Amino acid sequence: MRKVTAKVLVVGSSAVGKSALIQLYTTGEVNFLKDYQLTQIAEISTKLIPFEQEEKDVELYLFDIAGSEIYEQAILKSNILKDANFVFLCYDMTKETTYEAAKEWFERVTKANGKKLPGVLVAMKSDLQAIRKIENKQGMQLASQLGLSFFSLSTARNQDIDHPFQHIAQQLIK
Ligand SMILES: Nc1nc2c(ncn2[C@@H]2O[C@H](COP(=O)(O)OP(=O)(O)OP(=O)(O)O)[C@@H](O)[C@H]2O)c(=O)[nH]1
Ligand SMILES: [Mg+2]
Repeated sequence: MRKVTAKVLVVGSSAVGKSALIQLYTTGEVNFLKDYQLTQIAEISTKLIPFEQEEKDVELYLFDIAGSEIYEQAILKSNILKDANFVFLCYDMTKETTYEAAKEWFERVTKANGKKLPGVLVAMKSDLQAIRKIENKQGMQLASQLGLSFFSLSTARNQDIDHPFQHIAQQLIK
């Protein structure tokens, strides 16, 4: 078995659900009952994805980057956004500001890496259809503008959460 690794930057506004998604994806469980806990600067989790036919393992290093503005300067001063292979850009489909902020996050990531990274644009909280503000069509438009692939998911309902990670892993076994 050969192992391929990649650094993936999971970015987007505070409270879009980045940490909850990573927790569910990497541990199979998520605690929605506890109070919302904002991430401080960054937390790193790993996920091993085996591709049996290709005889390869993909290991994703998921850098869960704090979305809160109070950490912005600390993040930019650190080297945490540098030397990344993929961007995992998130917005909350019920909050317009997070969709706008996704563009800013992409710019920050592009600047830190000196080039546009490949990756995914993810519309989070698809369970909240009743209060949706951003249509998937807008998400797809932004994704194509940024050169990313578009996905939509719900961590609360455990719906489609593997898809964007699987898409990134697929790029690594080509
Ligand atoms: N309805 C709904 N709520 C969600 C979903 N995913 C996360 N949440 C809630 O959104 C809030 C924020 O989730 P986090 O995962 O902590 O957000 P974050 O993006 O990591 O925020 P920062 O760490 O501050 O950048 C929490 O109260 C979660 O329970 C979802 O799929 N649906
Ligand atoms: Mg977080």
